[in-house]
Amino acid sequence: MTAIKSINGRRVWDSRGNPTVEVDVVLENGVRGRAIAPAGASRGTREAIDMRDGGAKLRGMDVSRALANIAKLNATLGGMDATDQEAADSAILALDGSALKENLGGNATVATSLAILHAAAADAGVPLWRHVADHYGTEPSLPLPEIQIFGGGAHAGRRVDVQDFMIMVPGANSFDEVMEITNEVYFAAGDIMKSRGKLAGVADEGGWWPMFDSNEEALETLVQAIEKAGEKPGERVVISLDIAASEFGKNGEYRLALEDRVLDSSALIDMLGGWLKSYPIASIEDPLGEDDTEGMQEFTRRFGQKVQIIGDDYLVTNARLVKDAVAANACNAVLIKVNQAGTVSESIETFKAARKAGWGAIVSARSGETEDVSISHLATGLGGGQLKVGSFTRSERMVKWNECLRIQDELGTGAFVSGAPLANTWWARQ
Ligand code: 2PG
Ligand code: MG
Repeated sequence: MTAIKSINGRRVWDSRGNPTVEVDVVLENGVRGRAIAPAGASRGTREAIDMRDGGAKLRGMDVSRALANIAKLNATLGGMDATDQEAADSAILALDGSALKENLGGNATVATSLAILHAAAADAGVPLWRHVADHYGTEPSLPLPEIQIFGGGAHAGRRVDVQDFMIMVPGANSFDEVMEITNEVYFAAGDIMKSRGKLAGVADEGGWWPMFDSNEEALETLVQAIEKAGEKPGERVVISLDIAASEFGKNGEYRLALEDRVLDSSALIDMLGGWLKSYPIASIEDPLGEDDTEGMQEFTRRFGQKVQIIGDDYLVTNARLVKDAVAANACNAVLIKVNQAGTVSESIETFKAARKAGWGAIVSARSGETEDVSISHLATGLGGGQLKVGSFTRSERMVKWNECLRIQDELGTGAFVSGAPLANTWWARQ
């Protein structure tokens, strides 16, 4: 046992220039752990509350109330064993006492919970990924990345309806090779867009900010970029989409702003099904809204044998929602965002519930990020998984890819999962 001596918060700033919460945990033996809370823009209504001050100052985004709650966490957790993550997280839950971390703020709890995990790893004298594998009994491996090429939706002024147009490189032999191929595709896409006058700049997660006239134009351009990079679409490189449908649909009514069209659930499913036929898409996230269970079931019934179907806003890293969705046959994979749950232990419980059902699990960043690299370690330590970080520019994104490369030096290039997470999709069967 190594006791927690102090927990202190400070205000730092994220990749969108907004305030956020950083926490330092110091143990009795002087060992330290640190973590920073990320922040989403397209948030699920059932995820842990991101506590902001409101009011006029800093556009309502200040975090002084969340920071004040760190003092309460310090008083409660002081003296507890930092290596007992479960006990520490249970104490956080008991102190908060609400379903969505309404009293302490999910930003305060996630930074504290992760900082304790970092402190426990430092106390054991091992990197975080190793501590995660030791603590949770998992087999570490380097994850298969999902990397954004164009932003859209809430991350690019809603210039296109779909939020993330990404690639995956399941045919790569190493994590390093994924980075190389991504560089080629990313810049090929930029060149094509520039030459056609379709490039507005860079979106929130570092992907190109497009000026496309339709979602299909984005998909066409992505296919062309993969080809321009010297790859055959669908072979080593596949497409992955985050539709983030909750951002443009409620109660089974979806409004495509670009085309000024309203679709019901089944029309949206048909449209997406058409894309799955025409483009080499192996993974699709939140194809329907967070309140559209029937739509999600129908989508999974029709396409669950063909592609990975990820619940993000739909499942909000909640183990109970994952278990319900498994029983209802809605989705076949879950996005793991520690700040949606609010603690490490709840996120791991969700990860394990997904694994038990044979589901995929994708550890993910938020659109508002920082230099914190916890998720690179979580994805690697938990093993066999996937990692979604955003695009291939901007340091809050690159720091996470680069951290995986450092881990690769320790684990060896052979520890890359390669295409294994897509084993149940058309990609593996071709
Ligand atoms: C998502 C994330 C990352 P946000 O929807 O998957 O792309 O976005 O952090 O804004 O919820
Ligand atoms: Mg999402």
